[in-house]
Amino acid sequence: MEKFSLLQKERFKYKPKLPAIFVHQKGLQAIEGEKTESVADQTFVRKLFPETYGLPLITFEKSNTLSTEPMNVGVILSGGQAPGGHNVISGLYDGLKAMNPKNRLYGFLGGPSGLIENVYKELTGDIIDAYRNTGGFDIIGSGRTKLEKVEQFDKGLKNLKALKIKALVIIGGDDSNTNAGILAEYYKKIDAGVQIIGCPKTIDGDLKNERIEISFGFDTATKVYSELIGNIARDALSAKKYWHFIKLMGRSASHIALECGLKTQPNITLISEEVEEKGLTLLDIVENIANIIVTRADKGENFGVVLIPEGLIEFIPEMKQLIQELNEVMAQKAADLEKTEKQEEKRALVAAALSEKAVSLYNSLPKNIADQLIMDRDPHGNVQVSRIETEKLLIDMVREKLKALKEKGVYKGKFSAQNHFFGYEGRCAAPSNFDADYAYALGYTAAALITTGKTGYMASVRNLTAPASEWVPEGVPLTMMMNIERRQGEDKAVIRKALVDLKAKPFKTLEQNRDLWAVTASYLYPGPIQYFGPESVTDQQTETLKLEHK
Ligand code: FBP
Repeated sequence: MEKFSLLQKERFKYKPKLPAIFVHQKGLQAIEGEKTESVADQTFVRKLFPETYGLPLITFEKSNTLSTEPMNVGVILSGGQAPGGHNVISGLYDGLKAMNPKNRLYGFLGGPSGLIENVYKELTGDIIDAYRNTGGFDIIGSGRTKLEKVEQFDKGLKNLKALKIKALVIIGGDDSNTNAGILAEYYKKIDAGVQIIGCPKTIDGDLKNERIEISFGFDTATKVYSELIGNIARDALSAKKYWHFIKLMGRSASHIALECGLKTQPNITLISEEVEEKGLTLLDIVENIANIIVTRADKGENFGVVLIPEGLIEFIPEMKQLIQELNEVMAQKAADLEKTEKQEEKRALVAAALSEKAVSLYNSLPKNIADQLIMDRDPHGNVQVSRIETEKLLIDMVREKLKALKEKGVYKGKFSAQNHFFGYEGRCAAPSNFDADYAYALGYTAAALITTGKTGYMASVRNLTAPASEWVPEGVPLTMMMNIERRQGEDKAVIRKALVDLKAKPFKTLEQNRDLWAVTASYLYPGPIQYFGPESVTDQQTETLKLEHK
């Protein structure tokens, strides 16, 4: 029986491209740049992080001194899968070995819980080789356990000490990197002798800022979804009988929907951040969709494609208010909710504690949506938006609206809808060349930060629209990205999530073109990710990155 697919075997041979600074280096030295401040709420964040607040930015220069005594390093994959995770680990491994062949790497299994429960394996060359340029996080597994309590930190430290681990790399999204920052602060405070380095992971593309151009995984995941959307659009154009409502992962931010919209040019791309800015109600959104359906029906085109970001519901002002109240109420009534088994009783329990305005909206929602809104929050207190069936809610409401328009004689078409949800399809895809290179370079950068003695930093690689040889590896203080947000009923210092910037080029480009795309079939068909062939195709970058850097 074969162990690896033909594509995997070929991809094992792929050598990720590296920034020039990392090629044939004998040693590296860290260059300290300007001191930093947090993005907002400086006084509050500084108070919480006296040891790691205000650290300088780090860049690297080649040095002739061979780096460091041999050291043991640990690595954790945290949160949702993202293409490129295995390459961060192989880049980390190769980077550590390049700096001292006696360096060793240990992976904690199943996410942050592996550190606390002391479940680990040493990652040797043979293991690493079997995962190079592959999708998935299965080399060590991932999990969503939140590292936040001093007891967890102390237990983790005991396990790290037993393995003589001097540095730990946490590969995760904004919340996991926030916790990496808290851990770095604590270990520095108690002089634990363990450095903590974060790595920006998430398909959602919301872990980006002035110093982090994009998280790894966004490129591949959006390419997979865009292939599927293109195929569906062509099916719609061929059969001419369905409106496809496609919900896309991405949590609160609409980066994935925007990127896929730019890549495939569907009839409608909803952007949550715009909905919030314009203060659109659910009925407004339904009306806008229905108007486009009517216009297309007048031309005899009873088909189309609508993209819906999974976080939409959180941005509709009246729903946002409701969700905020629900978050507080659910935190207060956690114990009672735990004991209550029947859904209708759970609904009644939370409804009784809501304000008058919120309760009337809550009770007006279809029961399945009302239930989905009170499902358990994730360990970081986020609503699990991937489990709210917004696409079905919109289809039902649009159908009702079209019925009313038909009765008035305004709509003469036929509405038949299909719903889809794309998320898990893209999270473990084999990384595109971009993600394979970028993730590998991030791993190498983490190794460079470790061997130059840094802690409390996120590995960053910038200048990403240039050829990889010109990419610039950096260390960005975790505290620099923090601000204060309300979580589970408390004010907390967290890494700020990047939402779609409505003034920036990616959104502006959608805005300039969408009226035309709404009424015509201007669909683009990006096709599957290509790993071999002309570089213009294999190494193409996201529209978002290209437009942001134009
Ligand atoms: P991360 O923030 O951990 O990278 O998660 C990405 C994501 O895929 C979101 O887009 C989605 O809402 C969520 O994970 C789904 O979570 P789960 O894997 O627990 O179902």
